[in-house]
Amino acid sequence: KETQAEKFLRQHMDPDTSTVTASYCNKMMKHQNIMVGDCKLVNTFIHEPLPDVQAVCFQGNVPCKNTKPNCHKSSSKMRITDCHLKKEAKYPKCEYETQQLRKSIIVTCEGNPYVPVHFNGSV
Ligand code: UM3
Repeated sequence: KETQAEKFLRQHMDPDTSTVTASYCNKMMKHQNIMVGDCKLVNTFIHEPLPDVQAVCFQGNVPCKNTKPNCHKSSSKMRITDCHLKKEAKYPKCEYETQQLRKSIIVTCEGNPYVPVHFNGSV
């Protein structure tokens, strides 16, 4: 069974891509099996080395959106791509807007080892 940490890797890590094309999100959201029975509204991919993303769990502690205490904000900006579902999109035709950004990421971390398990947002 896939762990929460493995799910984070599948849904949010893409270290080897540096420039994305307009069709990036449409391809990635399918290839990474991110939609199961519904179109996910928003999903962010991170284009930085895994150790740099795992290190965020030991950077600034911030409140999570869901009020849990275990969220962390990256001390430096990271290369990310936000995928936003287009308004007219209806499952299984999940069409996405692709947006490349450089922002600090906020992740929820859990477990031992203490690793990212959810993407909480970017600022
Ligand atoms: N989400 C992103 N990027 C954002 C905001 C939200 O990927 O900027 C995702 C993370 C959550 C989901 O999925 O939306 C609900 O908040 P996850 O828990 O599987 O990471």
